[in-house]
Amino acid sequence: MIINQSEFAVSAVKASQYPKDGLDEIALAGRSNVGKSSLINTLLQRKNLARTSSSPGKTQTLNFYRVDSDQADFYLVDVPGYGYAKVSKKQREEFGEMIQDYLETRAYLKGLILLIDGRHEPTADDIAMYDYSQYLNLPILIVATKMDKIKKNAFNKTEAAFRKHLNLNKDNVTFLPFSSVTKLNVDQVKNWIEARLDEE
Ligand SMILES: Nc1nc2c(ncn2[C@@H]2O[C@H](COP(=O)(O)OP(=O)(O)O)[C@@H](O)[C@H]2O)c(=O)[nH]1
Ligand SMILES: [Mg+2]
Repeated sequence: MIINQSEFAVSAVKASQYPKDGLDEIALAGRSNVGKSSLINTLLQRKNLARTSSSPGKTQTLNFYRVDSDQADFYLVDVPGYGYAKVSKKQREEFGEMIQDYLETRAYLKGLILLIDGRHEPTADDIAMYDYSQYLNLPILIVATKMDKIKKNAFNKTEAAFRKHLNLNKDNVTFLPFSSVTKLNVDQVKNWIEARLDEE
């Protein structure tokens, strides 16, 4: 898949604000700071389309990025990070509702990319999100991020740690190690997205 152009389209906190042009969507979820914005920028070959930040917890809306590729036009949807430390219980519940509303009811949603920090074992939040994702009836791509920060021979250890906590053998689940720094598996992520856009 070749990306021709991309742009920020809209931020949304409720369904009436989602795009109305009927394009397929691919959602990205993961803990704050896991590397979601970096993955979006890397995929789209943009320096700073999605804002990256070292202070977690800034994105509190669903952010839709419109992508024009040689395959089809579609949206990448940045879903707010879960596992916040600094928000109130009420805010957490509102986030949860917004995210669930979107993931459970959006007909244009064709796949979910779940980002997990590849340097560590999945956290309780990561595991909860994975378990939840299995109820969505969607193809799931699990991306282990920041793989440039671990030694080459630790790749297998990461996969083993992920396997211990997540069921990677399911038909709807794909696993890829990834790095926005070295561009490890960027093409494989694009291929996965392309396959989702081809599905009915
Ligand atoms: N070394 C390394 N750092 C990364 C990678 N991806 C993201 N980061 C850094 O991790 C921090 C959080 O990244 P960001 O993309 O903003 O995470 P988000 O909160 O999930 O959107 C930033 O300082 C990024 O530069 C990666 O693949 N390798
Ligand atoms: Mg971000």
